[in-house]
Amino acid sequence: MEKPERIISPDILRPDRLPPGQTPVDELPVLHEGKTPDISPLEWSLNITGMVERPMKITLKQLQFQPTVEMFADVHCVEGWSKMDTVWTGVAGRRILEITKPQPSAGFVIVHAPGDFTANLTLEDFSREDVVFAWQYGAQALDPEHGGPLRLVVPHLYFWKSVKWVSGIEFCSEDRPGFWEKAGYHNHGDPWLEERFSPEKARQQASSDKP
Ligand SMILES: Nc1nc2c(c(=O)[nH]1)N[C@H]1C(S)=C(S)[C@@H](COP(=O)(O)O)O[C@H]1N2
Ligand SMILES: [Mo]
Repeated sequence: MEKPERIISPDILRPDRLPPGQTPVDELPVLHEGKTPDISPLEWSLNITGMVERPMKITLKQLQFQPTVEMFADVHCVEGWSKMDTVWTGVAGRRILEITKPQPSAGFVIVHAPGDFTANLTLEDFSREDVVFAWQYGAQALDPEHGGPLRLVVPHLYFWKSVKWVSGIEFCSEDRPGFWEKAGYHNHGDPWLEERFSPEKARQQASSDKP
């Protein structure tokens, strides 16, 4: 196997790597809605649809024959924990763009997982150099609990955008809030700006905090 290209998440190079309101944890917690799905890696495939020149259904094996990257990043959950120094191995989001070629009108990406779970990203956020579809965490194959056989990792946004068990990538001309975004989280989710909740949810919380 060729040596993977190494990518360092740009946020790693900040003088202060911890975003406001976050506390580092030693182990990566397990956090998701519902039960961990039972997925056979051999039967698993990624369906790339919507506004792309080359829609495709790609198996894990086909994906693993793409140029591989090893990406080093800190990840930040909206609930306040951060896991520093994580290493993920997989295929770059940019590689997916190269092989599928989104149409000029595709400004948004909806990432799908089993159980009708989705998360939304702008194409710009999806295009960052450190966005990776990972099948390996540290030195090990990705545990089902952490999203194996394949998960998205978007280090520059809160970790809820990092969809586990990715089954589809849909390119769209319009934005469509996903599961956590509809549940009151921020549509964008930049941890450095503390974009934790939607403006409406943040207002509700502020008024319920009053004595
Ligand atoms: N499919 C799916 N992916 C998901 C979620 C989910 O509920 N379903 N939760 C997100 C949230 S809120 C977090 S913090 C991270 C947690 O990833 P981990 O369990 O590997 O730490 O997964 C994200 N990806
Ligand atoms: Mo989260």
